[in-house]
Amino acid sequence: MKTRLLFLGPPGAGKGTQAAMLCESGGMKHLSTGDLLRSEVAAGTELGKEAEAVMNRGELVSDALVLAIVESQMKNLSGQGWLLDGFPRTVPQAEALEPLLAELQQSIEAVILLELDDAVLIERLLARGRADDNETVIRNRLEVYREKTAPLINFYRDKGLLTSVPAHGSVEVITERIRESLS
Ligand code: B4P
Repeated sequence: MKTRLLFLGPPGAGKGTQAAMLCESGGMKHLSTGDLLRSEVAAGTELGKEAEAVMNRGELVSDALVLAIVESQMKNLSGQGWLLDGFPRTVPQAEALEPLLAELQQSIEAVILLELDDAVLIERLLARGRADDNETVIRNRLEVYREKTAPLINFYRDKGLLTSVPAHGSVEVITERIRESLS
């Protein structure tokens, strides 16, 4: 199975859920920028203070801040596979990832795009109920996704790396779809 992966998709598509399942069985390092940012917020660091208000509005944290986090995490990997969950989220982030991977002499083996209708996304996020999961903020996050993140679909399609996976159905069914696309 491919073990250097990137997950793309709108908020609530299940990137974090599926990444955890795959990394547990495949031994990859799960690198979720959302989780890493939330740990900084919980620890009350300067970086967390800067990120918190931005996340609660449903906006994206600055590329520079996210890149600094990802760089330090990736440079500390010990040769194992990895799954980037929720990063990159903008074209500049994707462009900045390339020299970092070149420096580490690694490359992305597959990009999985989890696709789901807005109505189901909103339903799932409202049920999750995190600080950034109220309807106004969710709608903003969907707009931000369309404007800033969706251009990455063509960015990775043009590189021949993209596979679309329908993200409706049970967690187990979706995991199986992803596994099949990675074999
Ligand atoms: P993230 O933490 O990445 O979260 P997400 O996109 O909202 O959710 P995800 O797709 O992972 O869905 P999940 O599995 O949780 O981002 C949060 C914020 O962090 C961003 O808005 C931004 O501010 C900031 N951020 C993160 N990365 C950044 C970056 N690179 N640059 C700048 N800012 C960044 O699933 C959602 C819910 O659905 C859960 O409750 C789950 O249990 C449920 N669910 C999952 N699969 C299901 C299924 N099959 N059926 C029913 N429910 C399901």
